[in-house]
Parts: sequence; C-alpha cells; structure tokens
Amino acid sequence: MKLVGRYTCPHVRKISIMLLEKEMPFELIDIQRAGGEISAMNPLSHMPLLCTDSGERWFGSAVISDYLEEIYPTPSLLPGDCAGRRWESQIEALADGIINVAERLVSERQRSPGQQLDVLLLQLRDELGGCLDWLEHQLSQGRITTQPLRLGAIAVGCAIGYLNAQRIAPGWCASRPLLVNMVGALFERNSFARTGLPG
Ligand SMILES: N[C@@H](CCC(=O)N[C@@H](CS)C(=O)NCC(=O)O)C(=O)O
Repeated sequence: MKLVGRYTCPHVRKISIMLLEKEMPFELIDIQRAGGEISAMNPLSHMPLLCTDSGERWFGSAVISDYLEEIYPTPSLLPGDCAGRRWESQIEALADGIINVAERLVSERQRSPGQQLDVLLLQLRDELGGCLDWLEHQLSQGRITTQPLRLGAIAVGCAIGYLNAQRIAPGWCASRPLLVNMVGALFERNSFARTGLPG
C-alpha cells in the first residue's frame, strides 16, 4: 500500500492516521519521488492518492477513508449503522470546510497588505469561527467522540492541527474548552504524534 502525499497536507495526515490506527503497513511517497507529476495518476492533481497492492488508485480523502474502512474494518473508525456513518461524514465535511477556509486565509495573507481584501478576510474569519462554535456545541451534546475513536474526530484533529501549523486564528481555543480537550487527547495519540510536523 502506497500513500502519495505529504503530512503538511491535512487530508494526507487524516488518511495516514487511519492507516496507523488500523496498524496497516504503508509507504508514504513524496510527490517528487512519485515522479513529480501527480496529475498523471490523479486527474485532480491532488494529494492524497492511495495506490493499492493490486494496482487500484484512489483519490479524494473521503473516498479513500471509505475504502480503507471497507477493506480493513478493524478497529472500526465508523459506526455500523447508516445514520452513524452519515454523521461521521458530516463531521468530516465540516473539518474539510475548515481546511478550505484556512487555505483561503493563508493565500489572502500572502498578498501584500495593501492588496488584501478586508471584507473577505472578515468573512472567512467569521466562517471559521462559526465552524469551530458548531464543533464546540456538538461536543457539548456528546455527539463527537474519541472513545471509541471515530473518523470525524480524526478529521477535526487534522483540521485544527493545520490551523495551528499555519498560525490561523491562534486564539481559537479561548472560548472552546471542549474542543481544546478533545484535540489535546488526540494529539497525545501515537498516530497523531507520528504524523505531526516538527516544530
Ligand atoms: N478534497 C480533496 C482535497 C485534497 C487537497 O486539497 N489537497 C491539496 C493539498 S492539502 C493539494 O493536493 N493541492 C494541490 C497541490 O498541492 O498541488 C481531498 O479530500 O482529498
């Protein structure tokens, strides 16, 4: 099993954590080593890309996570019932949304101060705050769990890890104690520690 990508990408990190939690051996291949041109293997030119031993190639981290859960069901990172699985997908989609907003904030921040669009920055920060508040609320209702560990929590951990690494919204933890606790517990896991970036 080969995973093409880098841990700087939170979607790649999510898939790596799934593989580690399931104790599935895999090789992480940097896109340069994979021939540089990921587009030859994935029409979307995105990482992650999963290459199976039987020659299948899967892209789109939600598709890959679904595939991994199907072929390596133990330990299960998704509930057995449809409603439960849909809920985990919802949390995963929210985490993807956080990453998307964060990436837009990063690229806006790279422009010179005079060229940054204040209205857009405000809107993105608002969206981000709304997503984090939603997570805090779901946690207060016991609707996101790390015991047993579920895909939704993994995805949230990777999204928050990305915010921290990019120093986006550094004060996010101030009014969200449940989210802080959950992320703290996740970051102590071996799978998160092994896929974290140094520094
Ligand atoms: N929806 C995709 C998003 C993947 C994605 O956006 N990957 C980024 C890196 S985090 C990427 O490969 N961007 C193109 C590039 O870096 O060349 C997924 O979940 O796999």
